Amino acid sequence: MLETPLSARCALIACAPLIVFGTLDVAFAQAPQEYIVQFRAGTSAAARRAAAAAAGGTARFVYSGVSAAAVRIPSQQALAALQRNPAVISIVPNRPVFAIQSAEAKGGKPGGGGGSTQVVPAGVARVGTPTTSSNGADVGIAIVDTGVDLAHQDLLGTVDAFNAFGGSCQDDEGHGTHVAGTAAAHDNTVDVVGVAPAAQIYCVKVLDSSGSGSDADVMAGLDWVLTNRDAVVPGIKVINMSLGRAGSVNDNPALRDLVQALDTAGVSIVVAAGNDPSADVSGQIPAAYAPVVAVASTTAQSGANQCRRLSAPIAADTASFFTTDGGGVAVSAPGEDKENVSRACLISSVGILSTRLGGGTTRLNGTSMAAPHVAGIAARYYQQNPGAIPSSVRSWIILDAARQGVAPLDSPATGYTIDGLREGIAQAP
Ligand SMILES: [Ca+2]
Ligand SMILES: [Ca+2]
Repeated sequence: MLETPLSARCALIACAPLIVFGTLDVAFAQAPQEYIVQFRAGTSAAARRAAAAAAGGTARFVYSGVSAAAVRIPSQQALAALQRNPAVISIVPNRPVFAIQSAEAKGGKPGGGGGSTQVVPAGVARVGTPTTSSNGADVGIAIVDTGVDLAHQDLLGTVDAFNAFGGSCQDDEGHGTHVAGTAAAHDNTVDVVGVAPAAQIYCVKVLDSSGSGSDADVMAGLDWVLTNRDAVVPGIKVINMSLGRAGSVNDNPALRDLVQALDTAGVSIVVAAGNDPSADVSGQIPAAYAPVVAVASTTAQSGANQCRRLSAPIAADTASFFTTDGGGVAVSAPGEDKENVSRACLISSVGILSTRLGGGTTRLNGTSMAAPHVAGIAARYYQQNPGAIPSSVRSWIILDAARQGVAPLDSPATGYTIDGLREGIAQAP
């Protein structure tokens, strides 16, 4: 694998542990199975719970924002009984969902102390270092992920909002903490600064200690945001989801409707496009949903080059070798600092520097790291345009991007693009 030439399809990709999306076995090999059950509009929560019980199932979540429930069903007979209920519109499997990241990490400074000098990460500098008048103040960002390290000195004040598995929202994996830091790490004297350091982070945990969850858990987190977005201060205007699964826009109508309801309610939803350069974003859920801002990954800086077959280093604003593209991608943003090329012509990624679970900082790469740059940008836009609605914010993000039609530049390993559109690099106001 180390002999993989630069011109090959995968270069380093084969070496990077990419997320493999799972599928649910619909057969009842193991009972009980969980399903997302969509009911007719107006079916009360009590009626949905009762319908599940009458069929022999158990409702784990009964949602407020959509007429649906996540129901554990013990047998094929119980499933059939629920399908016969005239109030039921659709029943789909509760599919597994995963954090999107390729765990290529280099450098950083792990440990409890952190640094005594604050670093502006290269990605934050590329999209626009915050200023005193453009920093996300009075805007809430919900980080829907593995949780957030509530004790991290650069994330203190994060609201412990919701955990789909019960208990505290404290991160137990690290992904959500890193994502939160890129969006909104404090502007102080330590560690890093996020794109919107004065924004209020709301921690919404829907992925467990292995970075895994399900549609039902994601829906529970989104339902919490929809219910509480205006009741909390500051209100939640932005959601970041650096997570997903393979699928299609019609494979879970209740999830799709919940995302649409959040958009209608005035909440912008930023989603990582995915870490498979051969995949089209139209096959990634929730990135494929029309209202969301799906974000692809680029390099923030030019890398080093020792490969004689490559005429120049891999420049800033080049498509990351791992990024997904497709017509649904709204914009690109840094998902890694840079890509270096060795004498053997192998690409190595230097990840985005952000906050680390347990304190200090670490580097991770992926579209998971690109998305929170855009979540921070959206927060800064809402700060300056409090009356904006998600569709106008999405349009502004697209129109404000730098180097439209030029960037992302082609990756020497995988090229770019699937849809022919080089959508540019997101820029903060
Ligand atoms: Ca800081
Ligand atoms: Ca594109």
